[in-house]
Amino acid sequence: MKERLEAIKEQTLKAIEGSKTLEELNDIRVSVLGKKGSVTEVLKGMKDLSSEERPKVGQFVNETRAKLEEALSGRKTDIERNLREKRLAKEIIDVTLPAKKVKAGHPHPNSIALKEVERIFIGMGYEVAEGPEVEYDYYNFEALNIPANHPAKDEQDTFYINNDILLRTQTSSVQIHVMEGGHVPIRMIAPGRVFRSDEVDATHSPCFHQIEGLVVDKGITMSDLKGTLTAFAKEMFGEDIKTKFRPHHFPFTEPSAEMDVSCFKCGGKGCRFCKGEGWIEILGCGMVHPHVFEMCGIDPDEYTGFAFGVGLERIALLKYEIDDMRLLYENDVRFLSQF
Ligand code: 2NL
Repeated sequence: MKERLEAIKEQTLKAIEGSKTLEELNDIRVSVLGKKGSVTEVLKGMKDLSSEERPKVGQFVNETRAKLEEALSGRKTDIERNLREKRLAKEIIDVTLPAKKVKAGHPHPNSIALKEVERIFIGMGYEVAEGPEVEYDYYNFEALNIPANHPAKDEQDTFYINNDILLRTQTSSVQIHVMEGGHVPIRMIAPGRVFRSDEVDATHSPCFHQIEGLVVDKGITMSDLKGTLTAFAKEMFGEDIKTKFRPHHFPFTEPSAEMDVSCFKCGGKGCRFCKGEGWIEILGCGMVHPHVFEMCGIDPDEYTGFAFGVGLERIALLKYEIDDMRLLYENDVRFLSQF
């Protein structure tokens, strides 16, 4: 019996040493120490031994078993360490390798121009306000003194949702809401999307962006308008430019004007950029019409104010010398990444 156990031990130790995987090792354990394993089989023969022999053989069996257990667990540790080392070797990271280039997004020229306009007016104490793109006819036209028969109200020019709801054609409606709120004085700009039923071409789009401004206080004059808008133009287009105000007509302002800046490419001499004029039209403006004040519940004898409206795309096209508005809407990364 002892020899039999000795033989099993030698053979098993060899097998353990030669095992390569945890599965293999487990198979060896089962085949030797398991319920039907070879050592267990030998143990079953113990009942035939004499009472003197039994404890000696029992002790030997226990020693053999302990040796095998030790060898199994030792080998298990070795295999596991091997596996771990192999895995770690595979996982090694070379921190000196160059990183993959991340394709970052890019602000749209409209966004860059809007940020700049906002920065300038916030610097002069203005607030930025937003309002709904779907508006009542009243806020888009009537409260702005635009009469029912005005051509701007034609279905050819305005997107109507129904008889009295439409897509706003200017952000003035935001300012009407603010004036109705009754918190004078007011210094605000209202940037946002506006809609007009226009065909797309190099200078038109059915959806574009406008920034309107409004100042309401006691004693506001045309000089405040000219000084403020000139300061804005100089910050936006350069300290050296001049501004010029030409009389114009808007239903919501009286008097009304358009502001030109001297061409910042040629300094006013006339070039391709300003089409030989030396001047570039930037915005429309004027003193708020007393009738508009009245409709908003502001007393025009007590308060005066000025307002202006500027196309964001127009500013972006001029500032970045882009000659076709459609480029601003195509979102071609090759174009956008140039700004
Ligand atoms: C343009 C230029 C303009 C205004 C917008 C305005 C707003 C209120 C009252 C009075 Cl609440 N005016 N906005 C004033 C002058 C010009 O936009 O070319 N518009 C068609």
